[in-house]
Amino acid sequence: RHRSTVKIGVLGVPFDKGQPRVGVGNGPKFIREAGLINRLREIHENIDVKDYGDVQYTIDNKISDAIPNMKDYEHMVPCAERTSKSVADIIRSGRICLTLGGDHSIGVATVDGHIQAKSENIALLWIDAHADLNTNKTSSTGNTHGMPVALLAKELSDYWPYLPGMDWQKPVISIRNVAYIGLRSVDSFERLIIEKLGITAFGMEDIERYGIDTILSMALDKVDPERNKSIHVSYDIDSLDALEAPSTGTSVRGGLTLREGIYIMESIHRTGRLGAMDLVEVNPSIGTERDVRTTVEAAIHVILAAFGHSRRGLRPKDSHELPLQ
Ligand code: EXY
Ligand code: MN
Ligand code: MN
Ligand code: MN
Repeated sequence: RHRSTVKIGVLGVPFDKGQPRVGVGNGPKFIREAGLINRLREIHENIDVKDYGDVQYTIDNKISDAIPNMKDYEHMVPCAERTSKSVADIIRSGRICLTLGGDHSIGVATVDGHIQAKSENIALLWIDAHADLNTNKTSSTGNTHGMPVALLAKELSDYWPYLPGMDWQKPVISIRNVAYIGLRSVDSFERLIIEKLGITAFGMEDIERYGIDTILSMALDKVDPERNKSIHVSYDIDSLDALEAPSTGTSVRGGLTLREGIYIMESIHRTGRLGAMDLVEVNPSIGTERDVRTTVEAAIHVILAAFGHSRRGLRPKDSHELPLQ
């Protein structure tokens, strides 16, 4: 049997304006410098990786801080538009798009790009300590990295004011096609939305109770019951425990182990339907040098699992026999 070709397009989005801490914009640089591209190529011989570099944008002066309680909105809008276009182009060219953040506000754009390329038939797994489900009216911080899921959800479109410059973005995903895994820091209005809309949400206590393998089948049963959708995994590194990923802006203790975090992506890889993955919120300016290394390595392990790296090891390329002396 041979391994089928896995085609990957890597896109960096060094965006940090969705939250207040400097450094998260260097996530793509640090992840690449830790050898991501070659380590992807080493997974097996049928991996085809193309690096598309980083998204560039220029801010739109016409928009300046147009929306109350959405900080640096005039930065978010043009970056999101460029990111969505790039993601859509990469997926249309037949590659799985791997986006390196950057803060999680870019999730609006990556999911939008995925939907533009594949139409509505996508399932979204949001792996995060947080629900990222605030609108500008419910947010207590005004940080847009806490808002992407609310911007994407069809069911919440009436809760937003008109968003200038965002006309290209349709609130396209039905919240029925979204599942959270890893939640443990949810604001009270977010909790209310989750309950009112019946959003599939597995917090750490559910993972404790059922185990990560069962949680994944439960999540896919809800968001992809026919097992035929293109899967988008938006992976916030703060889903991992603060000990596993210390270099991130909003770390929360009591999170996923790296083993659980890797297992999620191994399982998604086995579906053969991963369409796009985001790896966001790695901030190399937080913590010691060792913390940064720990966090970047955790991110890389999770990514390698998504594209077929096996902890069992791989059989030799063309041989089923051990070499004789
Ligand atoms: N819920 C809080 C807020 O809206 O500000 C914290 C959001 C943190 C978002 C992180 C990246 O996932
Ligand atoms: Mn501003
Ligand atoms: Mn997040
Ligand atoms: Mn988070």
